[in-house]
Amino acid sequence: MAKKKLTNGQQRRIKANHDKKLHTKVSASGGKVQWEDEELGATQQGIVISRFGQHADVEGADGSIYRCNLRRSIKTLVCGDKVLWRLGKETQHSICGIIEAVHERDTVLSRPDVYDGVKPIAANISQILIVSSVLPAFNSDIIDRYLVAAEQTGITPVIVLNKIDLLSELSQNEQDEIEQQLQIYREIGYQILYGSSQTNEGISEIKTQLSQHISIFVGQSGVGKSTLVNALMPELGVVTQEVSQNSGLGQHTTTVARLYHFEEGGDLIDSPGIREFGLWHLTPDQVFNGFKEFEQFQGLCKFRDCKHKNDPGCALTAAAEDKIHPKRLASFTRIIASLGDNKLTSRFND
Ligand SMILES: Nc1nc2c(ncn2[C@@H]2O[C@H](COP(=O)(O)OP(=O)(O)O)[C@@H](O)[C@H]2O)c(=O)[nH]1
Ligand SMILES: [Mg+2]
Ligand SMILES: [Zn+2]
Repeated sequence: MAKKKLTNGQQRRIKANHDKKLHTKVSASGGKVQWEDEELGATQQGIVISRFGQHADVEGADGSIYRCNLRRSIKTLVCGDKVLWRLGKETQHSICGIIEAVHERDTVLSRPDVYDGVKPIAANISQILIVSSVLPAFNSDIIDRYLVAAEQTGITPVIVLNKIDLLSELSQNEQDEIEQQLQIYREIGYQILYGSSQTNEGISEIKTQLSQHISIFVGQSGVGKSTLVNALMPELGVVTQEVSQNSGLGQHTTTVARLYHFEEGGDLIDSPGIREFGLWHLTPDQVFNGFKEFEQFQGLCKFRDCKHKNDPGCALTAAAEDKIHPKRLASFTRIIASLGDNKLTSRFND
């Protein structure tokens, strides 16, 4: 991926920091980590693997991971951020270096936060794999919700129909229905992939799709995300176990995002919070913008407060004869109707 140029502001800050003689930061143990400028190596590129509290694990150009402090000038830093950092000549209180500046983000995934409005949780994700499955039953309303959330971030969504080994257990009718629904998405312009961790069908296509990207996997519980990720990245199994064993320790262990490399190229950013991001709060406008084939009809309804249901002069209802699939319009109105219903978002608001 092409490296972005630093902004003038970032360059100025780095210069200013170079000119300072003493760098002071508080380490995890509470002890002071102090570096003279000459105790720090040259500035180098890195990527944030994980961010927690006042520290971040940064992967250097050599592929090793270094725990670093953050310059006070750094406002936010999340998993996936590309940074400039300097390695200390000695490790102090298990801190290896310091992050000087953050490159501009291509994309950012933010979640609603009671205190800050929105809170960034991961950066530079280039692809969202929305995983659906044959069992639990294929549910296009849920896919639409994830599509809305994805469209809002500007990150390209790809739809995966998982567990295709189970298709043979469905009636021909049920199989046709799934395929028709997938065809609707294809016609809107979404890419569709098929997979089975059971038979390995489609796995090499998924691997190809993942290389060259920083991806996230999202989708309702039980569709086979963990199994798929473990099939693609056997070493991750250990990590997810560690996280769940620690989950009694506090909320942050379950929400901290981490970046992993796929063996055959590409990266995954994962955390339970990210997997459910499609269920975070949405506004009616975001829902409208998230049905991307509706865009050409924006502002064309007769009434400004059109609910796009039985309203006279509704451009969407009129288009539902040809340019918009009636199933998508029905799904849209169901999502709009569900917005007041706090069930799906309550766990992120308490
Ligand atoms: N038949 C079949 N079952 C699968 C497949 N992938 C996962 N499963 C099963 O589906 C269940 C849920 O999988 P899991 O990966 O935990 O789903 P997650 O909640 O999305 O992470 C488990 O019992 C898996 O063994 C598949 O490709 N085919
Ligand atoms: Mg899982
Ligand atoms: Zn309307």
